[in-house]
Amino acid sequence: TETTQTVQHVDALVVGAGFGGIYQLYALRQLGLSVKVIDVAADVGGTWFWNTYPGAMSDTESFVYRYTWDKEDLQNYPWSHHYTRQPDVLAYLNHVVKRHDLRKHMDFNTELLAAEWSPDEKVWNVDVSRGIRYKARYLITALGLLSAKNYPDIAGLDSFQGLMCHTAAWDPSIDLNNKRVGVIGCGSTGVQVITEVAKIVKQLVCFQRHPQYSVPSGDRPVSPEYRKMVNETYDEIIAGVRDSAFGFGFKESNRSYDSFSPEEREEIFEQLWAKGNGFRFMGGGFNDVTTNRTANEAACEFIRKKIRQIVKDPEKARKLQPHDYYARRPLCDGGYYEQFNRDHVSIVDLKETPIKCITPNGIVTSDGLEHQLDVIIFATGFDAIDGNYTRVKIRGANGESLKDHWKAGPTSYMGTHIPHFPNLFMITGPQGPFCNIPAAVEAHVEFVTETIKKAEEVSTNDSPAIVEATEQAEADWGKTCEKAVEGSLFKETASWIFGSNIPGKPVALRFYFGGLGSFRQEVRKVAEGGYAGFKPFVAGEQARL
Ligand code: NA7
Repeated sequence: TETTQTVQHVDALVVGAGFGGIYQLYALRQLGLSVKVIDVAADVGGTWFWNTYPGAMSDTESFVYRYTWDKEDLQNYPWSHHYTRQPDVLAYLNHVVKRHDLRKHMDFNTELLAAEWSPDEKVWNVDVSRGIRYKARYLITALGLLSAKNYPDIAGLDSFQGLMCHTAAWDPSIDLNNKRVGVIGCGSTGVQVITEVAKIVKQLVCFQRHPQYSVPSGDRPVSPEYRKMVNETYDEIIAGVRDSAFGFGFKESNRSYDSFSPEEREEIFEQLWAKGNGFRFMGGGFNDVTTNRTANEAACEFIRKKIRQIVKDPEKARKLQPHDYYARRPLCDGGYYEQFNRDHVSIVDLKETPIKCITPNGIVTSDGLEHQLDVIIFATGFDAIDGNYTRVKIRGANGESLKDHWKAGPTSYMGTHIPHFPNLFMITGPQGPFCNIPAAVEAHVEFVTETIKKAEEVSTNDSPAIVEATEQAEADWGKTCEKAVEGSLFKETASWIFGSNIPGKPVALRFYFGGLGSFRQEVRKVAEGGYAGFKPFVAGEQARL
């Protein structure tokens, strides 16, 4: 029970058994440390454990949506399509865990409740559910970017007599066949779920607040020739990913929109549309779609034109066309707009007719209409990034909680470290790179592992190494992040990236927008430059690093 507490000692406690936690566990075991991974979920997978909603798929192409550190596995593990669907990502992560015999270091159904740094003992005291207190020299949080769910606060929500489900807590027993289904939200998730379920439901009502720009994913089966080509060039592919901004495995453009003729521009957009992938559409044709207003509007108008061409009903097409900047996380789909040509699929523009309340029978909009529903799907997103952290009590060396430290918005040094939180390492923490997540995870895990290795080398029994970023380094990294996003239209567009999707959440820059390649260079500079921005790992020992 929760009242009897057993104490367990480990060198490192890793929280989260998704992409980040699995690799971090592997890497720390390679150093010979004792490691425990805990996860509140019943099994491995992180994001891919929870997000089992119909249509869930990674929209990074399969060949780069995986680890690069196991070269043999990279050559041999099969993938059938250019994109990997949720069950296959989950199967892949399970495979990696099995292949490297990692499961024995993992505890599931185990929730992080509170973590407090003890300056006297120089350990993190970490209380988890199931009545265990871990004493760990290193605490590594691999909580993911998107795990704390956002449920909108709608009057009458609890009165609904049908089924309700958030996409990130999907109940696989829900049968949507022939049902009247409402979907609230049309971000990445909403677009995927709508595209998938439109085919099987009796009626689908999509409640849309901000329409988004989505392009085709270009998914198709992988041919043996393609796989052979990828296998033969994997080293270059990986080098290219690590050196790129987005890490999506396509060649990013280094030419501006203005450097092409109008005909060329149209042709480029057509090619991008035909090839597919949201990030490629954003960064594969021109290098200034998110900074040059003219280029941005051209991309917007191109997609709007496609929507008008695809969607036959002009009223639905009108509602589906966005008019703000193309500067949210870019989306792609497997035929999203096409679904609205089905008579049973409708769209409610919540800016025209906001949701008034939920009743036992469905959703009532401000025009008095009651949309009668059997199931309501919340594709309403997440309290992203810091939301994963501030819901648990994490207390640093000066007694300050992380929540307090981040009152004005989350900050860090390199996305991994926070001053006054010694020996705490975040994987994809705030102000880490905005890019393909496994690639960001690898950059962070490698940095964390290298740092811990150095710390172990200078540790002695009398004075274990303490890795702690300085306040100055945190402030400087904040400025670096601000500079990297200067002139970007992302800054002018409301989304979870800045925290503006959650009422009351501080609006702040939550990513480093300088690109993965530059981020990796920054990391190298720190690691090879004697850990500038950190206090000496052991008093007076900085020179030895
Ligand atoms: P997102 O991208 O945050 O999308 C959430 C959607 O839900 C978005 O369309 C929101 O509209 C909508 N929303 C949120 N609250 C409400 C309320 N109260 N009423 C109506 N509509 C609402 O989350 P996703 O899960 O789609 O994607 C998150 C990331 O997961 C994605 O970027 C991938 O990396 C994977 P809004 O635009 O705020 O008007």
